[in-house]
Amino acid sequence: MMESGQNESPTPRRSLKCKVFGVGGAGCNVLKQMAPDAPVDMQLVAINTDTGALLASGISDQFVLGEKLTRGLGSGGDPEVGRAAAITDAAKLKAYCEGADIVFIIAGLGGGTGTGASPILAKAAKEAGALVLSIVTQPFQFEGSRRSTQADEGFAELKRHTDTVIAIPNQKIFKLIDEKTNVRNAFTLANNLVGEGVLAIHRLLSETGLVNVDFSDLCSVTRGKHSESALAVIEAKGAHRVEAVLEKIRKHPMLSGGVLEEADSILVNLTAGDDFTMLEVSELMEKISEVNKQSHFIFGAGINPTFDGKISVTLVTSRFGDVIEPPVSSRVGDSNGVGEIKPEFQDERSVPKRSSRFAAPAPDLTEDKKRELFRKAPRGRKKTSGLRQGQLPLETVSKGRFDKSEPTLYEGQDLDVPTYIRRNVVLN
Ligand SMILES: Nc1nc2c(ncn2[C@@H]2O[C@H](COP(=O)(O)OP(=O)(O)OP(=O)(O)O)[C@@H](O)[C@H]2O)c(=O)[nH]1
Ligand SMILES: [Mg+2]
Repeated sequence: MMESGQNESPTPRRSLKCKVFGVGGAGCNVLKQMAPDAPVDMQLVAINTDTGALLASGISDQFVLGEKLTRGLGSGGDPEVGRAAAITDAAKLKAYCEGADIVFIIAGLGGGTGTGASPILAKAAKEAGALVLSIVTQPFQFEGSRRSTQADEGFAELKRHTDTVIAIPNQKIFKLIDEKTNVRNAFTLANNLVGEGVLAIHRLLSETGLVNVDFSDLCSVTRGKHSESALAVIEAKGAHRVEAVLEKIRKHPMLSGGVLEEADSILVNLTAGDDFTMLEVSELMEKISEVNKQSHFIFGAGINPTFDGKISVTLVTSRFGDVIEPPVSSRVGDSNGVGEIKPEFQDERSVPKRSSRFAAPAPDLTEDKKRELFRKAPRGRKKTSGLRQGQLPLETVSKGRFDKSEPTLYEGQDLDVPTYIRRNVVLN
């Protein structure tokens, strides 16, 4: 005779208040795709500056971000507009996040709304006391350098305000499928992966499993860590499904380049049907943990009858970032409700155009740096008459609205600083 409950759907352990925000076009597309599989206690909220895209998502809980600023027409691909739109609705965002244990933020980085609004939402969610997990896609290479730069800047900003950011490079999606697959199908696959990641984390925390993981376990490796994470969902079936899963983990494009080996924490959720044996669970746990002996592992394993015949493994690997708490003065819940909104966006009629060029300002030089620049030319340069070259009287040119923007960092160098300064070259 079967033990009671063996054939029933997994029972929820405790009601975890989980809110999932889809931000911008990609974020709302993911919500639309995952909605049929979302558990009833998971609240899905679609937000966008673009009314049309929002309506098309079909998500019942939705609102237009910064409607007075953008008139529901989108951000024009400008993250500053997305950010300003979110700031004008900061109080509403925070109210939506109240009472949530976990807030998931889903967006495609590179455009205006997802890139600009997500960090503001993350701040609001943190202030509301939630654990904030962001899952974002990064643009395809063919989308060009502007999108890629915007995505990088948005990623850095989001990381500052979120407990962990799970990055899914769209380009790597091609490695999971045939390169000839069209972009729409590649997006669908990426959306599936993001949606599956959210559902798997929720399953891990809420269903009664063979090996349970608590919300506090997840908090211990994510809260305040500002970590960068990778996500992989692996499935295998058949008689040799354990070996097949392990082989797929070894070759998985999202885990290539030392992602597993160098992770500070690794969350592993194993799900299978009623045929899942303890032997399979322990073999998988043992083999996966051998890959990285230093890492903090969180293992969960559960039975879900809809997975009969197959094993599904969800891996979230994280590397901790610097713990930078945002200054109190920049909190989105400030009494004026606009936090650090830039003056040009406070005029609702001006949806600004991106300036085509800007001159980098001369950097503020310390006394030591000035002395260094006045010293003789570096070795290898032609000898001059011995006269010292003074610093050219450079005029400080403002970057305008980019003045307070994050520096463009490449291999540890700030590309907004003129090359001659970065390389300590003396101008003759
Ligand atoms: N995975 C996935 N990525 C997408 C999808 N749509 C767009 N993207 C990616 O997400 C990036 C941002 O696109 P959107 O989400 O449409 O942009 P947005 O956030 O709405 O911003 P604006 O439209 O500029 O206001 C793109 O550069 C693509 O790389 C999608 O349906 N799925
Ligand atoms: Mg859009």
